[in-house]
Order: sequence, then C-alpha cells, then structure tokens
Amino acid sequence: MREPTHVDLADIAPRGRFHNVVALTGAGISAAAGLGTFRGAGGLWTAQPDVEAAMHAHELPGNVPALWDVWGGIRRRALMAGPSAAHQVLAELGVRVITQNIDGLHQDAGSTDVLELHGSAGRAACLNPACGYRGRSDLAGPPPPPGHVPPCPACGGQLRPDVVLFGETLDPHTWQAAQEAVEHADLMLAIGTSAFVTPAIWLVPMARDHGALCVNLNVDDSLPRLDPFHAHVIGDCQETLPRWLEQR
Ligand code: BJW
Repeated sequence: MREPTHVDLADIAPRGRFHNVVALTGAGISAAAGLGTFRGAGGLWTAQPDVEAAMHAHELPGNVPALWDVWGGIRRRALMAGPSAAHQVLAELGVRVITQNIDGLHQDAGSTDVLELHGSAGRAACLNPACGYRGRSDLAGPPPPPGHVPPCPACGGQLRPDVVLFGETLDPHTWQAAQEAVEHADLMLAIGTSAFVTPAIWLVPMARDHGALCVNLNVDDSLPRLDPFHAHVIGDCQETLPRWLEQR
C-alpha cells in the first residue's frame, strides 16, 4: 500500500483519463440534504446508540416501528430536501453508482445506474415470508404518528422498510452486480463513507486489485480503519466534486 496523500481530485484523477468511473457513496453525500450521518460527531448512532442497537435482524419483528421511524423518516426528509450538488455531479457525468444509502437521492438526481447495497426506504417488504409482497413504500403526505407500521396490501400483515439490517445478507444479485462493476472500473471514488461497514467496503480493495485508482473523498482527515485507497481528497464533497466537474 502506498502512503495516503491529501490531494485535489482533478490533480490525481483528471476526468478525461478515466472511462469507467464507479462511485461508492455513503451518508456523507446526503448530509447537505439534512439527512445526517451515522457515525462520528453529530452522527445518529453516536447520539442515540439505542437506535443503532435496534437496527439488527435479531430484533425483528419488535423493531419494525423503530425501522419505519428511522428509515421512513430519512426518505421523507430526502423527498423534501432533494439531491445535493454532489449527487447531481455524479448524475451529470453518468457515473455508475454503488450506494450504501437508502434515501433514493441518486435516482432523484437523475442517476440511472444505481446499485443500492443496503436496500431502499422507498420500498417495503412483507414480514410474512409466506406472503413475500414487495412494493413501493407510501411515504408521500404527512408523516404518520411515531410507531405506525403500515399494513401489507396483499395479506394484511406487517410491512417493514426494504432496508438491509445488521446481520442480514445483501441482495445477492445487487452484490454480484456491484462486484462486476468494480472489476471493470478504472477509477473508484468512495464518497462520504466512514468505510466501516462490510461487505460494502470490500469493494474498494476489489477495485484496486483489478487495477482501478481508488480515491477517498471525505470531509474528515482521519484515515479509515481499513485503508485500501491510493489517495484521500479531504474536503466537503459538495465542493470537491463540483470542482472536478468544472475541470476541462
Ligand atoms: C462527508 C461529508 C461531506 C460527512 N463530504 N464527506 C457483528 C454482528 C453482526 C454483524 C457484524 C458484526 N461485525 C461485523 C458485522 C458485519 C456488519 C458490519 O459491517 N458491522 C460493522 C458496523 C462492524 N455488516 C452487516 O451485517 C452486513 N451484512 C453482512 O455482512 O452480511 C453477510 C455478507 C457477507 C458477504 C457478502 C454479502 C453479505 C449488512 C450491513 C447493513 C448496513 N446497514 C446500515 C443500516 C443498518 C440498520 C438498518 O438497515 O436498519 O446502513 S448500517 C449504516 O452504515 C447504514 C449505512 O449505509 C452504513 C455505512 O455508513 P456510512 O454511509 O459510511 O455512514 P457513516 O456515518 O459511517 O459515515 C459518513 C462519512 O461521511 C463520515 O466518514 C464523514 O466524515 C463523511 N462526511 N459529511 C464528505 N460533506
């Protein structure tokens, strides 16, 4: 591994040199939309560790009201705020996006090639395996009272947000597609992620092993626990990405 460097993205990765750019995004890209991050100062789980504890598969079904409060709330705020400048840069450049976010903001920005590793709060799934219903979550309109669990339109059972909990496996097709995407990437940008959660973060060393230049864009200059990156662009991605777009 090379020594990490703190650089400008346009210097280390001139746009014209790369033809297969893949972005792995995390909560930091949506922070400007007021959604908040999970870890670190001001993170949801730093402030409310009990909420993080409720986000495990082994807490099902008792945690379903909390899941709707947290994940439904995030998608509602995303619908109100709209995508950030950084989401729009990725959409404008047609960058392939692999996101850990469940907020739908990449699609709202116009990105058409988006793999949602951790699912989507815009979808709901029936808790009853014999039913198997999956569909859009109805998050338009005024928020329901805290603790509200929407009924399954197919069987009347309980719906949960179609979001991947700790201890649950990722959708195998999405995970396979993400691996294939990074194997063909020549530039991998990790944007606004603490690089803490597996298996998502394994995609960076995979991309590196297949020859991609791997660059970490983060506002925080502390290095991630796992550091497979060639370089670190330290700064607000709402500034560093638009600067990259402006580069001729
Ligand atoms: C900016 C910025 C700006 C801010 N500009 N930067 C023990 C028990 C059970 C499981 C495990 C265990 N130990 C390990 C595991 C595995 C577990 C895991 O990784 N846990 C870790 C926490 C230790 N992973 C899983 O359980 C996963 N499943 C799994 O492994 O299945 C087996 C499998 C194996 C192989 C292949 C396939 C499957 C599932 C993980 C699901 C994660 N889901 C969550 C929500 C959970 C709750 C729920 O769904 O209800 O998704 S976790 C949470 O973290 C959320 C995020 O997507 C994810 C990543 O966080 P992210 O996006 O990086 O956010 P932050 O807050 O951490 O960082 C934000 C960053 O932005 C910061 O660095 C800021 O500095 C930066 N930033 N503003 C630039 N303006």
